[in-house]
Amino acid sequence: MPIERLSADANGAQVAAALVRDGCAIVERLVPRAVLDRARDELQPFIDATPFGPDDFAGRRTRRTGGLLARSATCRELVMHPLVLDAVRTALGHATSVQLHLTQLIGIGPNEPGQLIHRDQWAFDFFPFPSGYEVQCNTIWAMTDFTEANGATRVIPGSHRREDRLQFQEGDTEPAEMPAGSVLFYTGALYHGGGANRSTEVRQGLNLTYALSWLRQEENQYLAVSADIARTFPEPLLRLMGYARGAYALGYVGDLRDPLDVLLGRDTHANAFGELERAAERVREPLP
Ligand SMILES: O=C(O)CCC(=O)C(=O)O
Ligand SMILES: [Fe+2]
Repeated sequence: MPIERLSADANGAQVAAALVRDGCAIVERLVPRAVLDRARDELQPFIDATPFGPDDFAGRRTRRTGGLLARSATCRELVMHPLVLDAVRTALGHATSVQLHLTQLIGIGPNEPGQLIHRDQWAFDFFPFPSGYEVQCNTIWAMTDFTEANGATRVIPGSHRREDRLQFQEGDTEPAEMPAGSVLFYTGALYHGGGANRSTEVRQGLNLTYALSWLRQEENQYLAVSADIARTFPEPLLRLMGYARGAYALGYVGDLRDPLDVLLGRDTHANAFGELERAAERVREPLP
């Protein structure tokens, strides 16, 4: 089954519809490649200081550079890209709220073999989420062109509906080939993996992922970004990072205070009633 390809004028509902049907979709040339070049320039000192992965899954010829919100203004913009947020919120609209899950520049070096084909939601201790109940919506932005030869992400469209813990070979997968500036969307249940790099260049992708806000984040945003740096960020980004209550009460501070108020030193206390009413409405909604 081919990977659905949408153009940069697609809307979030179209991306989300492809994700429900296939578990993955590419939006081609969503931003000019110069935007990704700028992100690389901002991150270059951190990339140079990043060690190779410690095991086969992380990739012994692959560098994974994280903490991108603290390190790159361009990454802060990409995390908040309006089409991405619209697609993520629609695709995960069965939950009250979503949050950032991780930020990682993945540079797959020459001669890296293909990564184990996996589901990203296995990170949640292999909890068997019900089929159709997606807990993650992920993106990989092509920072370099993604080609079959240089290790484009391998995906199995439609595999988000298959049984859990399956094993696949490269021949079962399709390469998400795309020019720099494009973005691959895939859900937490989609089987995929980094491709083998049979070229002489490093394949660079920006993995920015989102998850339901009742799950633990894979990258700890509260420590990856110091509070002093976080205070300079716009409030919608801070909420997405986790400075907000997940669902009704998850993550409150002290006397039911909102984490954003605490971070910003605002002397306010939670007005829980609006959220309580929303929660009550959700209880009355039929199950999906
Ligand atoms: O780098 C890629 O193309 C995908 C990597 C991946 O799926 C992962 O590390 O979970
Ligand atoms: Fe993955």
